[in-house]
Amino acid sequence: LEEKGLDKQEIQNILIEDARTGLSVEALKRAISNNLFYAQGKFPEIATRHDYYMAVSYAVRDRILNRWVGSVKQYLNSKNRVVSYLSAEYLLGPHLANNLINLGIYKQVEQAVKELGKDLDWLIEKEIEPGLGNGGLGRLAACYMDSLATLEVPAIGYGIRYQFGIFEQDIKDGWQVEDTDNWLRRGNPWEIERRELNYEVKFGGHVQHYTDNNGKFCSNWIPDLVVKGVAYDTPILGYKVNTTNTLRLWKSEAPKSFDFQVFNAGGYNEAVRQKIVCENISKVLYPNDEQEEGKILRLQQQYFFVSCSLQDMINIHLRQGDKIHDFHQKFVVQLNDTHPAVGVAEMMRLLLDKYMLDWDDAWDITTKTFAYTNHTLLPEALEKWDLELFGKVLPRHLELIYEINRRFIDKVTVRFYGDHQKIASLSLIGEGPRKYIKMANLAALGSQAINGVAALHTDLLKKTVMKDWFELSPEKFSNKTNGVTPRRWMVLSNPQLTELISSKIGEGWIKNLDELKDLEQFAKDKAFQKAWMEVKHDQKINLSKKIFQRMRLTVDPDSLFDVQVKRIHEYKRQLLNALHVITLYNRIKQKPEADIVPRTVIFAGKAAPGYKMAKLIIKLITSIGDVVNNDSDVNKKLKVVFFPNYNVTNAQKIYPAADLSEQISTSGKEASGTGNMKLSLNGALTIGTLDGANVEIRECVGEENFFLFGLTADEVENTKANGYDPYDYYKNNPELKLAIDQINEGYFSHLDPDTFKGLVRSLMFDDQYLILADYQAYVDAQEKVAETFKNKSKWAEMSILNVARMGKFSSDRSIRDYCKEIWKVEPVPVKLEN
Ligand code: B1H
Repeated sequence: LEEKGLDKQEIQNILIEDARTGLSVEALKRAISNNLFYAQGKFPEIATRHDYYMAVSYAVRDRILNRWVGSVKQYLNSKNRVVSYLSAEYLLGPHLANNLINLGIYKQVEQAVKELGKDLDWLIEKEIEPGLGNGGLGRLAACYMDSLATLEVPAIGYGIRYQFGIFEQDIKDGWQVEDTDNWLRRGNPWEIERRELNYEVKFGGHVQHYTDNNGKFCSNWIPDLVVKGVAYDTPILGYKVNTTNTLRLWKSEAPKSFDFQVFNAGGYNEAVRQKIVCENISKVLYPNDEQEEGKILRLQQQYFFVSCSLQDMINIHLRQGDKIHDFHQKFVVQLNDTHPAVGVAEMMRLLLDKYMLDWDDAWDITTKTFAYTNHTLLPEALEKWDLELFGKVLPRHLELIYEINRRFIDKVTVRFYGDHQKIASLSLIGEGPRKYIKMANLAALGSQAINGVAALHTDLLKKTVMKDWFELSPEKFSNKTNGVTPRRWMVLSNPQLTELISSKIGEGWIKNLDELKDLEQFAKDKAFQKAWMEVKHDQKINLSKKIFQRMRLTVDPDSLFDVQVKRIHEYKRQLLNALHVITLYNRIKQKPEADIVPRTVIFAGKAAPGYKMAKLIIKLITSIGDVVNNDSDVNKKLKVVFFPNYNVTNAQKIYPAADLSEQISTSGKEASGTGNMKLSLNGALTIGTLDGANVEIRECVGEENFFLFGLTADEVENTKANGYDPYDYYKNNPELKLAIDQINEGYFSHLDPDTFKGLVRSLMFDDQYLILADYQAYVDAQEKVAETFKNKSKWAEMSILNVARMGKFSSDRSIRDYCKEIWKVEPVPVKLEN
């Protein structure tokens, strides 16, 4: 460098800079050793695996930071519009490997770590994932954050920094047992605590009304609890771009001032109690997927993060010297389901009570700011809050909701004069023995746009739960079919398939998934088919090893890997799959010599801890497994696996190994599904109903490459309307009858007929989800699957075509559609200084 004419100071600057940003193997090696020493006071002789994981992570984080700061500067210094995504859940999955891929330095870091005598994969395995979500809804938020950054769209994700995420599932004696998810216990190198960024959030108390000197009507909310929200920021890096967006999660604490107040009034014990009350708010994620839990703490959580987030956005906006009246031009706020819908009332409160706007201006800004995504049609999942409870927690917001509703009802009464039913259905407040607040109505009224998450779902929304809203404001409605990020769900989780694909069509598909189309030309190419199936086989071997490690169970990588992985829920019909397994068992048992395609049926998924039936379904699956896997007449041809603790980490291992993707929900019940997309993208063929995004997947991959069965959504409704009786199906179908009788008589429960009594009763005398009605169609479709699987070349061709035609299901496509049609935002490329 001296030879190049640089002076000493310049050389030193370069070297220091290099230790933080350099991407060469040499620079990375030095950076890792540096972090080991200076950040942790460790040296190679005593450093543990975790120390190395932290050192590598810090070295990687350093390389993200200049991009992050560059992005923030760009957003602050200009008039760029920003997307604000409000979600109670983010199911991110492990960061390290993902950041390496998005930075484009996987290979270099692998080499650097190797030269330091360690194995990168061994360190990656060490990471405890942030499980701050339940399932599809939380994972969708994570995929969307990835796509926003990759598309260089200015965005900030807001949520809650739960100290305990989704519980860890263990299986004991076949039953699910829950353990707490203490994911922060070893520190989190991916977040930066911003103590200076904090806001106060009020709860409870009462509201005073008065008229000020100018004759303006004012409200003053006197709370009985004040909580402080502290920001924790995680960088979200785009794929091979500089853009690095922020995920800002709020942690609840006791404000200092309040501490003293209580201390003086109520003494030490009271002060400690208050501190715990405050910290409790962000303590734990509610583990319910699609089931409402009307608990005060849940409402407090929702309001807590929404209030912090809106205060933060207003703060950012005003700091740029802009007027509060232009807020909706700076930010568009997407509500991820109704969980943050109280934001509509909070925005009104801030504008009216804090910024003293008049009602019409405040309402205009509010409704231009928000947009609402609906994720479910299940009635039990539609959020309602008991009005009295709501008023106790948020007295000012209750007043505001009454006033919003009063003005709204005045208008709709003119429009729908005399139609009391319609007016009652549109009202934000439900009547009954107890009044309640309908959060979907608050979200719909307070938003400029309403969308569903798959074509069928949006269609049903307009016809059923939001029918009256559609009639009132059809222009607000649109569909935005979900998508998944190909970075995590292909490049990261399936490097072998990624390489094979790229060797044929280049790497463009990673950012432009439609390019997978170019694979079609190789679908019949024998050599390519062989390479394709070899990759799949390798992934199946990998998963088999994991299954052995975890469960001491041997499975055959040559068998058909039949995979159903998702939350356990009656509507998702794991029971239908279980009935098929029993049928296969009985067939093999009766005719051991028959030519039956060997299968490994793999289940995984968590049951909400309070959902008895879901837990019983797990017990049934593991019990069937115990019988099947230990029966030497059968277990060469059939194995049943329940893979414990389904999470992002495990999903990344399971998807690449799947031959068959089970998407078998009762039609009309699964809003979209996203596992269906990840599995198909990884080369699995789908057996499925016409539900959620399955409909669109089938349209794209071609009906000849999709194993369709079952009643349609319309037929489901008709069947029910005509007095469905599951018993008819039971008594008329010998194989079905045998399977149910076996469960009932204790064949799978050591002859104890009590274990599954509730389950059998629900199947035979209620069967809300039409499992019996769809049983035969399902079994027939499964026979077709097995038949097809025998023809390896045919299967390979179908698998290749599936992947080639999955381009639509990239979350990049979803985000582009949101940007164009709802958010009206444009990409802003980030330039780095020097
Ligand atoms: C989906 C939820 C959900 N829909 C309440 N609704 C929750 C509702 O904690 N809660 O109270 C948590 C989650 N989750 C899922 O969203 C749908 O079932 C899937 O079909 C869809 O793919 C996914 C993303 O849109």
